[in-house]
Amino acid sequence: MKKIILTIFTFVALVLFTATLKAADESAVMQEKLQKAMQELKTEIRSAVTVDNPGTITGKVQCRRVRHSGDAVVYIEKVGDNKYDAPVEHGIVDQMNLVFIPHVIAVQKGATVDFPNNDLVRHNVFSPPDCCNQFNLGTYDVGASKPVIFDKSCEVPLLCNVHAEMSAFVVVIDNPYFAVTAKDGSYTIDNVPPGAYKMKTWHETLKSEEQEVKVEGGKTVEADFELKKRK
Ligand SMILES: [Cu+2]
Repeated sequence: MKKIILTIFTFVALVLFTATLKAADESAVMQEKLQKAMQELKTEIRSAVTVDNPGTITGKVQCRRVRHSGDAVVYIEKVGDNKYDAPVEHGIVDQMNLVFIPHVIAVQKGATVDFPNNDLVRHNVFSPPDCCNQFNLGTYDVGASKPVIFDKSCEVPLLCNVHAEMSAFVVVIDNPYFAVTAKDGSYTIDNVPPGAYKMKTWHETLKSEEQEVKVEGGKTVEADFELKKRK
C-alpha cells in the first residue's frame, strides 16, 4: 500500500514539475518574441510620394513628466491639398503577453492595420464608442488576425474587452509627412516639398504643441518641441 502511494506521489510531483518547466519555457519564448516585435514592427505607415528637390525636418521632442520621450507623433498639418493615395503597405499591431506592439503607430489616412493575435490567450480589440473610428473585432483565437481600415484623420485608442490593462493608439494623419519619436525624443521627417508649414505634435497624455517651419530644397531644418501635461 505504502509503495503505491509513494509511486502516485512521485508521478504527480513529476507532472507538476514538468508543467512548471513548460510554463517557464513558454514565458521565456514569449519574452523573446515580444522584444523582437518591439524592434521590428513599424511605427510609421505611409505611401511613397515623388517630390522634386525635397527638404528634411528633424529635431527632438522633450516629453516632460513621463517615463520617456518616445511614442510622440510630430506631423505637418497640411501639405498641398492633403490628398494622397492610401498606403499599400499594411500596418501591424501585434498582441503578445497581454501587450499591444507597437504602443503607438502613426499611419497615413486610408491605411489598413492588421491585428494578429500572437499571444497564448484570446483577445478582443476594440476602439471606444466616442472615438472617430469605432470598431469592435470580437473575441478571436490565437493565430488569427483581423484588419481595420483607418480612413479618418484622428486619434484612435485601442483597447481589449478581455484585458483592461491593454492599451495602444493608432494616430491617423492626412498626409505622409509625420514621424513617431524614438525614446530619446528624436525624429526625422524627410522627402518634404519646399514650403512653409504648420507642424503639430500628438502625445497620449501631453498637450499638443505647434510650430511654423520653412523647408528649403536639399536642406535640413530643425524643429524642437517641449510637451507638458494637459491642464
Ligand atoms: Cu486582451
